[in-house]
Amino acid sequence: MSYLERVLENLKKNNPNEPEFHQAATEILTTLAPVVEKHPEYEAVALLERFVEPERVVMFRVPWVDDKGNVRVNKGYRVQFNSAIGPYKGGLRFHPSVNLSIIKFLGLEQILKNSLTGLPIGGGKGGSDFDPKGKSDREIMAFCQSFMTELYRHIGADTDVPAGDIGVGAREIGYLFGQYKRIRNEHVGVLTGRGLSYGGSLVRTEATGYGLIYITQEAMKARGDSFDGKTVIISGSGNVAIYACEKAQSLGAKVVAMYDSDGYVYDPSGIRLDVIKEIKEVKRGRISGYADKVHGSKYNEGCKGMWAIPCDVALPCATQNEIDGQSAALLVKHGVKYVAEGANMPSTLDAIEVFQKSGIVFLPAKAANAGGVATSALEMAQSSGRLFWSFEEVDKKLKDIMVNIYHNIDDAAREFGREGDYSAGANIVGFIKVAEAMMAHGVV
Ligand code: NDP
Ligand code: 2IT
Repeated sequence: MSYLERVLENLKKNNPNEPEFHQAATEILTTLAPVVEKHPEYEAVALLERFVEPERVVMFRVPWVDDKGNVRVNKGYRVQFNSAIGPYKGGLRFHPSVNLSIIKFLGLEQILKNSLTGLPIGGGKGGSDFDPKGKSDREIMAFCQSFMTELYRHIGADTDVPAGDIGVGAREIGYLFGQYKRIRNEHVGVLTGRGLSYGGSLVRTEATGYGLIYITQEAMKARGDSFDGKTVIISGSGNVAIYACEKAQSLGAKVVAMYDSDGYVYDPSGIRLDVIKEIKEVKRGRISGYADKVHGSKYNEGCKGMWAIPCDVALPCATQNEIDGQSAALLVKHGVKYVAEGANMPSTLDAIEVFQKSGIVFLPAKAANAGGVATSALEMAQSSGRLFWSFEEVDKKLKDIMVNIYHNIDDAAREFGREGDYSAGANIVGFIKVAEAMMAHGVV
């Protein structure tokens, strides 16, 4: 058994009942053989064993009072996975499905994603099984204040800087920041995705979606192709999906379908993003309302059917494992040419295999959605320097970062004999920097 196989076996044995964590680790470790072969010194210092073990896992109780006066209790998590190249950095997810396995898979992915940005940020992730759906603003505030009343002692502008993820957007970051500032009496860059009036950065709201389109655009450019006239389907209708749609449309693409967790809308004449924004960002409503407002569009219960819609570009931007092998096969059969992952781990291992074998362009999450965290790092830089950059300045830096990521993973895939395999390219480039830093730090 090779060193990598042994590490993976032990990881599965030592972390039972964590299927998402096993999946992310499998995807990563099965591509790192060329690096590990080149660096036999890694095994001698148990580098990979340390890489897959979080530096720290914090789990805590989050009690809060709902509008009826009932006391409610949720679980809170922060996994501080790896600080070799910078302070822990990564989002907070509030969703009923959240558990340790999901936070650990997200944290592991985040280490390599953050490394790929080229900026000095380590990897972490956190969240809660709290369900924000249907809660009043006061309930959201009460929950966020209680969550931060424990989290504050573990984070800091140079220690660990959380941000948003599913269920955590501008409103939640505001409440979390307010409580941190109140407890610590410090107005510092301890969270990113802050509002523009209190230390946030322009473009952070748009960054993940725009970045996803910038890297896909670069992959297209390398093939003499462009978004102009392309038919696109996008899963999700939250932060990442909305701004991916906005940028794709601005480049001449026609986005024909989007979904939320209940079902998808198909609009053959092109999704009207103003209607989606009104439903999702303003009213926090359901996407089914789109079909009532837009003539000629159709709402379908359930999400899976969306992947059967013929398209040139598919952008999964909702959640993990939303594309299985069967959906991947349908996409390929109907002519998809580019799949770029806005969500984290949206494709199952089977789905990835289908994409890789078909020869389409597959841009994996840790490269394709790195624009969000990269812009978070730009927000951190502005906070430290007490600066405020213009929209154009931040957008240009974001675009440069995404273009660089594309070329770095493309070059690495070629160099290690895996041309066009961007999963391998992304894992290898992300890992090399972290491994170098870990080697320099000794056994810690
Ligand atoms: P939001 O909460 O803004 O939106 C999430 C969207 O995904 C909603 O439309 C939601 O539908 C849908 N969704 C969630 N769970 C499911 C499910 N089980 N089945 C179908 N649809 C689902 O989150 P974001 O847009 O911020 O995040 C989306 C993805 O992008 C996540 O994987 C996240 O980790 C990743 N990501 C986010 C970044 C960011 O900067 N925000 C950066 C990089 C990656 P509903 O409203 O019905 O719940
Ligand atoms: O998955 C991710 O990269 C995010 N949710 C964004 C993290 C961040 O710190 O901006």
